[in-house]
Amino acid sequence: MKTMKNIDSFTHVRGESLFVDDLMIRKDALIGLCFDSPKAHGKIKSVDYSVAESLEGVERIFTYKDVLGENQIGGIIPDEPLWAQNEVHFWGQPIAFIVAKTEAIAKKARALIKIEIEELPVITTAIEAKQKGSFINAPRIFNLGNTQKSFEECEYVFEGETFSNGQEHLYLETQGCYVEPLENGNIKITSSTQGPTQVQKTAAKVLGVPMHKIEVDVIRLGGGFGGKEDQATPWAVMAAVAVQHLKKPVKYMLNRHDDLRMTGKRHPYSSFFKIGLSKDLKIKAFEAEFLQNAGAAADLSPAVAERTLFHATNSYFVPNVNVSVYSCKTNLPPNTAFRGFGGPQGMFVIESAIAMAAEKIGVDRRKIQEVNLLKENDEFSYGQIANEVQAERSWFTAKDKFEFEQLEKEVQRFNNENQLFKKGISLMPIAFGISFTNTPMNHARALVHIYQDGSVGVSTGAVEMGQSVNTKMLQVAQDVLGISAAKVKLETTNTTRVANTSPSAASSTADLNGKAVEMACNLLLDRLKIVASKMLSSDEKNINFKDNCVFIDGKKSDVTWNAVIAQAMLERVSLSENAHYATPEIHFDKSKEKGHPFAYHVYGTAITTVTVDCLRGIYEVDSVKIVHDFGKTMNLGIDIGQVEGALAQGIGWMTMEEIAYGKDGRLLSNALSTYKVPDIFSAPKTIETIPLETEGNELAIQKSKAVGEPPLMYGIGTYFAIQQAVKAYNKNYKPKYHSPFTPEKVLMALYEK
Ligand code: LUZ
Ligand code: MOS
Repeated sequence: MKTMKNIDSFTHVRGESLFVDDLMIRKDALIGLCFDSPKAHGKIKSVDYSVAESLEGVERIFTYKDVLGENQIGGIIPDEPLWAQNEVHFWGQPIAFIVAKTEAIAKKARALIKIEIEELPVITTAIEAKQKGSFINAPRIFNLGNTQKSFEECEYVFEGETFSNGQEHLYLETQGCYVEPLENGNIKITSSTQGPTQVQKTAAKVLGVPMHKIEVDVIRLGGGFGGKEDQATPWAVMAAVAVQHLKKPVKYMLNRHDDLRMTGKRHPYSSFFKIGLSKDLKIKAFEAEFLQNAGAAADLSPAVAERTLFHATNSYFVPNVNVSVYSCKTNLPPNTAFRGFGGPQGMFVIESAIAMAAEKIGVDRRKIQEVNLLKENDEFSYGQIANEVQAERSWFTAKDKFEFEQLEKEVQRFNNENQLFKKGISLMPIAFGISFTNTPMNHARALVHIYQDGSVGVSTGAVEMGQSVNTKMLQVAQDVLGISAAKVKLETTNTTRVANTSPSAASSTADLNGKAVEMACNLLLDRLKIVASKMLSSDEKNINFKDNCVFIDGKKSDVTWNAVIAQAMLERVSLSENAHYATPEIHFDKSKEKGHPFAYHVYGTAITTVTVDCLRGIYEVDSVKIVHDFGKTMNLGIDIGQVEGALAQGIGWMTMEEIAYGKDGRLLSNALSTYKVPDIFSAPKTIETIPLETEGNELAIQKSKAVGEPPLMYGIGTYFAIQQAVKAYNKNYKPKYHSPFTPEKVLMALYEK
């Protein structure tokens, strides 16, 4: 299996890698700062900017009145103003944009703005929103078979409810941008965004100019995790409006407090389920109603909701399914994409349903999991037929390779011998669909230049955010062209070089953009083979490029890559190529809620062991042992890094990261002192990942399957391992399925009567 270091690792560790905030800015550059709503819901009676505006060093304060195009940034549904006009709908909603000489002056000015708001009732939970009929759009329903009929025939039927909380993205680099005026009213935006085209399109719409007047450039991101798929846009657009008026550059980097307060997060979900099983523990029917807390505007919520339905049965086959999702409109910042994109929320519910069924029937949870794993040709509720299924293989390989029986015995032995510490163990299988669920988004382009000295520049629509997509793109170019890594450079992501891109999201970036790089390089290669065949008087069919040289019939010739490029220049052969890739085979009919939306699925199984300190309620994750389906990985080191990072994030979501809003809609967990994320001490003591040897999939880049999101859901296993440990200590504990399972909640559970 191949591996190669992230091409940025050298500059990263030396602190030399460039991010937006490191850019040299023009001498006349100004600093922007957002003035946002200090109330979660209300009518704006008046805003007085006069004192703030007259402050020395304040250039100007922009509001909705300065929008020359449309004051609208909603992507899926046009329901979100850039700047509030008459009403505010969440605490932190942008109202105005201060532009000043320094950040200190801008902050001072912000404190001098006086606003009067007539408060309106605030909704913070999805349940309350549903009761009041407050929705973003119509609910969606997926149906397979007939659940009602099936429940009548079931031996066991259980109903329950779950809650999973939101999650802060906590990208190390906060949101930000630097915007410069060019000539003729053209504007260049450097943004920390996963979606350069989204920024370009929205800026053009708000400024009232054609898209070609806006160039968006992305160097790299200090993390995105979905938080910059849609929500990098407003800041860039605000600064662009200012630049349009002032004709001077404007930079805006959010500080952590502002970023936490003003941006949306993972969607909290309240869900209700009903599960029916036969005597032999087959899940015959499953129903769920998902209430998604969407926040005050649609943002990506409808797409996130959809993915919840796609993953409502995780890696299990259920013949009768009826699942529905409501995007509930509340007065929180619009919640948004977050690694997994509604999938984790869906999977948590069926895992909870299985846990409840196991508890009530009195069997191990894993017995139910095991007999219901997907098999080849099983049908998902949305009509896709499962193929190249690795659910059972990853499950049994994990049990076998990690000696599950032994691990389980050790847990029992430990629990028998210890009073104040208890261990728990769980298995967590995953199946995650790869492709944007919105079929039209599954495309990408690459622009490859071979320069006359033989060096190569690759531009794609992929945004590097630490996931090492640039390294994978480089590997593709290098492999196809047969040249050394040093000859290939990955350019920044720029809308002028690669247009109309989908955001770097859905774990699909390497697949989509990699396929485009592969196509462009193959087109170049075909041309170069003709040049080389003439140089060597050989048939082009016998020509190959490898190790910076031309090979004939597998034998190295003395003609180098550089010599072929020089000759191609003399012959006026084009050394540039632009290729477009669109995922074949996928389709989905929303009117029927049936189709084949995913190129393929990624499978895997995690075994998690935890130890709970039953005096204090704190716990440690002893180990997570994973068998993961990478396909034929093109870079094992990077892929394992993705597994470990996603796992830590999943564990954080399930156990310790607790977003809290007051009843008034104010974010209470507004700093890292009150919002706990996994650190090195709370990370699993060991993580072991074994690659499952699979054929890979033709639609995956070099048969190397997408890896960004799927492993996050292994973290769900930690929740149930802790639950088992708590049960071992307290026989009276009545499991609830409310995450995160914080030490505080664990303590209460340990002493529940
Ligand atoms: N973003 C998106 C995503 O726009 N559509 C998706 O299906 C998706 N899936 C996962 C993560 N981001
Ligand atoms: Mo995403 S949740 O931006 O892949």
